[in-house]
Amino acid sequence: MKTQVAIIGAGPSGLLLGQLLHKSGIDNIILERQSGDYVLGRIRAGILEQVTVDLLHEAGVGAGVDAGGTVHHSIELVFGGARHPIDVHGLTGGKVVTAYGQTELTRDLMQARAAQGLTTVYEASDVALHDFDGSRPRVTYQKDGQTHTLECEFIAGCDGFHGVSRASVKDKVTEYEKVYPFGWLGVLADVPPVSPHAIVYGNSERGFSLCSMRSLTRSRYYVQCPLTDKVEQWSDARFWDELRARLDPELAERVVTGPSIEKSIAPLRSFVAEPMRFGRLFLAGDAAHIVPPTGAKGLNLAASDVKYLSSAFIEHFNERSAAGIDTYSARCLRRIWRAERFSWWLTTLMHRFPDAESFGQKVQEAELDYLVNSRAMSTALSENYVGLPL
Ligand code: RFL
Ligand code: PHB
Repeated sequence: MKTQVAIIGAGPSGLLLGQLLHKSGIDNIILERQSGDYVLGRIRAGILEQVTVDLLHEAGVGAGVDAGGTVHHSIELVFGGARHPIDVHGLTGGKVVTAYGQTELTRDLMQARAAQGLTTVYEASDVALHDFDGSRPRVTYQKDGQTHTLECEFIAGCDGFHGVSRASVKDKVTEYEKVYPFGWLGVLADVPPVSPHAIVYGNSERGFSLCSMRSLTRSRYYVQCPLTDKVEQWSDARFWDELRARLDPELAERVVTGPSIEKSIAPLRSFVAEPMRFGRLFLAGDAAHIVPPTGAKGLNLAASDVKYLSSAFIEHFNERSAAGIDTYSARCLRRIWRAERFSWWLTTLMHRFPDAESFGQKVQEAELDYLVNSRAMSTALSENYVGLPL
């Protein structure tokens, strides 16, 4: 098989890249390790920046988010037993974020790809990248007991944090990493949200909590938990009790409980691999960087990488210019590091650190107090939350 761009991974990065390239007449094939159903079964991100929504429209897959997304004008911080709204819309001159689940977004992209008859090879195992340092890269993989070879001009490594693409350049990357001493226990349930108007981030003596909505009938909740906890230790009843105990009394009263559809524990990590280009191999999305989910930036950063990468390939194939390719890594990394800073800051502000000494705890409380009472601080939070410009 032959294609112009071989894309590794059919997560949001790979699917969105494939769609944008196809729209510009650039041929691509996606190789995915898992089945389509498995990819759709992963419950992950929920919050999209406006630039991400715009990009979905550019890719011709904006109808789903228009119909099913919920626009949020504000967020709420809960600490010291009280709620503090942050008017993100007002403080940013009219910008908003949109709640739309990664599962739904992935399904929209998968359906668009299938409708256009584009090739995605699911359950491709032992994917290996070759000769991307030269002018004729190849990708080999196993499918149905046979070895296949895909010849291409470029390889896009969109295969997430545990993928093969970054592993293929292990000796050439510099990695920057911070691992946090806690995880997030997440529950998805078919219950109405505590508030249809806000995403609620809580910091209580018992730890962090987050109330997010997926629709008027489906909600996503998280509580900070020790990394040693196992999902089996968390019955639904224990989860709802813990969530309520971390909210202010009025919100706690409003939590509607129900059986969990999904329950999982995710570790929190900050990670960046530099650079993001190696000859004819390009890393994009979680393959190159991870943010802790507190700032809701992971999927949005994946989308902005893909925007830069699709533009670079379009310039190469359609305009015979290497400018986009040569500047890809630097353009991405500037935006990535600013989102890394924001995600680290919000994580540090909103969680209880098991090793925090009393001085550090008091400073955290003072910073929260300053944040909600200072227009400058609230504006800085809001600007980052809605997303910095591309
Ligand atoms: P993905 O989604 O991990 O997809 C990579 C794909 O590559 C496949 N793959 C391979 N394929 C072939 N060969 C191999 N050797 C392969 N190895 C892996 C995988 O099977 C997979 O299908 O990466 P991508 O596309 O870069 O997308 C990134 C996003 O998924 C991620 O950044 C977000 O989910 C992060 N995130 C959030 N981001 C936001 O913007 N807003 C949020 O509100 C938000 N909340 C979250 C999150 C991530 C979370 N977890 C669990 C990681 C909440 C959570 C809990
Ligand atoms: C979610 O809805 O899953 C979500 C919302 C906000 C975050 C992280 C996750 O910061």
